[in-house]
Amino acid sequence: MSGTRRRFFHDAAVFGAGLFGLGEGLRAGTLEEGFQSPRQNENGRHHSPYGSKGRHPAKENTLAHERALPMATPDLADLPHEMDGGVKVFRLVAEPVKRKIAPFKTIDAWGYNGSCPGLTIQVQQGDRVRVVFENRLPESTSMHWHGLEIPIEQDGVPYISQKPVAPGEKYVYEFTVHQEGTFFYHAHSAMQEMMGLIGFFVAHPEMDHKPRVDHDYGLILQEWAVLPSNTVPNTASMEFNWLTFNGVSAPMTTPLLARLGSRVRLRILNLGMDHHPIHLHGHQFVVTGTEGGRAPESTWYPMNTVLVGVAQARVVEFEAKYPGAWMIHCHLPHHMMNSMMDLLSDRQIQTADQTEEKAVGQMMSLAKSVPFEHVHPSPIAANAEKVPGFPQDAFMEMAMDEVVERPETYGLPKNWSAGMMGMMTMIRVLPEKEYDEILARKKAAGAQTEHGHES
Ligand SMILES: [Cu+2]
Repeated sequence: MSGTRRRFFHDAAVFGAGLFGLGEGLRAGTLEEGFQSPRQNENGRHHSPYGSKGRHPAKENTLAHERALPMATPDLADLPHEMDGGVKVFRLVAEPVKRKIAPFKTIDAWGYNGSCPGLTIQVQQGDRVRVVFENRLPESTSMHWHGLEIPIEQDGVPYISQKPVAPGEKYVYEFTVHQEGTFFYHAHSAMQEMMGLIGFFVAHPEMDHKPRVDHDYGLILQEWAVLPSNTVPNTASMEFNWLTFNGVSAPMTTPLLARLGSRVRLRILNLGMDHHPIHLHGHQFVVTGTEGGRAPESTWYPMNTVLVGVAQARVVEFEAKYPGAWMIHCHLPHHMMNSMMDLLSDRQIQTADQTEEKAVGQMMSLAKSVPFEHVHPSPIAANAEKVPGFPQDAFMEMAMDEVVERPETYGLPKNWSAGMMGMMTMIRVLPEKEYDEILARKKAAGAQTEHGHES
């Protein structure tokens, strides 16, 4: 690396807050006008997967005591349904979607009902389900129900089990769900999947599994190739620079919450190009299920990293024994960060007439393109620029606590967001008082808390 570029890094590290804070007037949010985020959707459009029986079937009759909790998908809402006689009717619309994946990055993905990934479908084992599907994409598509044992006419493979659903057309799927488990729905075309056309389809068991869990969370893993200054994912690329859980990159991922001493289920679903080893800090878990349903207890053994391969789901459970903010993240080193490296260091965009001035200019414009104040809190050595290999992490750690603030981040240590990048989230295991404090803040903020026992 040249001296000029090295000096840029050194100066920016020392004066990071000031230098990278130039865009303060452009505050986050301006990119998002007119777009209703899934978090907003959650406030108004959520229906209980138990339909008209209400949010708390456990309080309604004794049989329902054995029923499972609904799953919560942070940063993603549920797809509502209506009842038509004994049939649960869902309306699913495939369409282009703007998705804010980071405070300074919004992409033009494809999704369902204004959301990417698609809104979560939750049903009960034994349900009769009808999905009225509408295609508002510019090309034909179809819906595949991944892992479900249903008649071939419902399998959603173009030309094999049905005619493709043309743009502007509707298609009605209907089947009975005799299984329980963590399934997906997705377009049955590789390129459409990589534009984001996937979602959860969870079937809760007729009788809840034992031991019962107190919290049930779902995460969808995705990777994106979106070059700087671009918004459209390159679905042909094999190099990914943005990594997301439920459509957002850390630190924008909403932390999961668990009461100290509670039992937590985490369902992890992967439908991208890469396999992801998902690691939990500070606790051991057991794999209690796959994309094929519940695994017998005799197969459970302790681990803290589970490889979630493409087209797989892994369901893990653990006792939240130790208080703290514990990371949950993909452990592939390049998935623990996002795209900043595209422009920084010697991996920046090269052109035939590249000069040092242009190189520094590119870095400066990248810094300015982050439209809010953030800081690079980690100290560097006085002689850093003389050490081969510098910088490695100095420019990855950008703190932006205020920009990603929400009730679930209340009480985290200052600059916590500098430690969160790429495919990461955290589970905050909280003693009673702190847990209740955050719930109260969620309620005050108008956030729904119906996914837990606590509401
Ligand atoms: Cu990964």
